[in-house]
Amino acid sequence: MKIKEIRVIVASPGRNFVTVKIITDEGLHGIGDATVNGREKAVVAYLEDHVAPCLIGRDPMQIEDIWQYLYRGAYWRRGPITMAAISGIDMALWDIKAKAANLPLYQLLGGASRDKIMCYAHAQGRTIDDVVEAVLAKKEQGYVAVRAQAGVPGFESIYGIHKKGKKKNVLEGRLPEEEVWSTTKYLRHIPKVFEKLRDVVGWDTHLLHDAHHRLTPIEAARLGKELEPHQLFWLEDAVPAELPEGYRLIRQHTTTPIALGEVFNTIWDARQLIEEQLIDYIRTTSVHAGGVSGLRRIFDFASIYHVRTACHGPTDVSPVAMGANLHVDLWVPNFGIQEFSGYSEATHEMFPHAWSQDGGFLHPGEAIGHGVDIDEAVAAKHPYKRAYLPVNRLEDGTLWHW
Ligand code: KDG
Ligand code: MG
Repeated sequence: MKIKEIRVIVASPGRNFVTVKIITDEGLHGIGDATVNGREKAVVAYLEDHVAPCLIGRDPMQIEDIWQYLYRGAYWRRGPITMAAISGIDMALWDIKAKAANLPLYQLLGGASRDKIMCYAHAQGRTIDDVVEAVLAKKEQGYVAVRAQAGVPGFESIYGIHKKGKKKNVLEGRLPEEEVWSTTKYLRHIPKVFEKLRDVVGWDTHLLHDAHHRLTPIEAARLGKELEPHQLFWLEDAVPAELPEGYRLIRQHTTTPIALGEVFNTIWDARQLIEEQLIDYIRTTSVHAGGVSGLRRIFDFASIYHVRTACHGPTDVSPVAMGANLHVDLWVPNFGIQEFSGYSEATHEMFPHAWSQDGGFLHPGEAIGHGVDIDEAVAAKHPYKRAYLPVNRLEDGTLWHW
């Protein structure tokens, strides 16, 4: 079998997705997600100009060699754009291999280790009462784990809470929106949110929270400590991990479990944090960390250190990467949880998929391959729209982490 054609499809069924389609001379095809939210076209150019020409005529069964060729062979390694391109190719090649073997992908990885995959939903609200209501609504839908994000009094929009009248944090066609942030006010408010949540929601629902990289280690340590009575499933992305040793300080002060890694691209980004057992959950996802091959490598390594998996799964991780994640989730021995924030109707229509949801649980399905395809006719109806994530400033104008 040989790779005959590689197509890169960019479409916006509510938000932009970059999808790689690899077609073989034997008529089998596979697809992969290569989306980097807000920087989509950079991956398109990388794939079309630099990757696809090298792969035409190659044997699609040589997944590992192609991965290494694109990683080591490029000399310029790592980084979100390179790794999203490799991820898209890798996912599509695993899809082809599993189709050729007439098996669902999880069977090639080693088979199912569980019957269903626990996922967590997103719940958010401007006021504490709104958050409580949103979490209860998710519980009602069958979720056993919910991420709760709350507005901070005095701020119109922060991560997870949109401006009144605006549905999403993604802006189409314009320049990035600017938001305002105060860690002091946030730290004073969040423990009250979880106190109320535990009072009303009780103890049989896992509660999670995402600090979205906005704190310093000592601030994160304080938040983790103050949240201890409410027994969170995790505190996510407390501090940017460019300085992994900063996480030692957090560990010294709190037993709140720590999750990190949605922006990581390789095992090397996660190595020290895992080896020193500074985190409890590794959040790498197939589209940003080297596809199925990348995830398998990171998750096996994490298993030695009691670190469990928690693939990133917001709306910008497409249903294709979600499918790949779910096959890995079904197999991986050290599974923790899967994030799932749902998709628009148009997105479901554009990506027919075998994976399914039953309340707070997901399953990749039994279709051969990874079980997700792209309907190119639907994609053509949703052209790319330039879009940005917001940026964030402190009250005095200093640029901060969004
Ligand atoms: O593109 C950025 C989003 O994927 C990110 O903001 C979502 O933090 C996120 C999460 O935990 O889902
Ligand atoms: Mg996050």
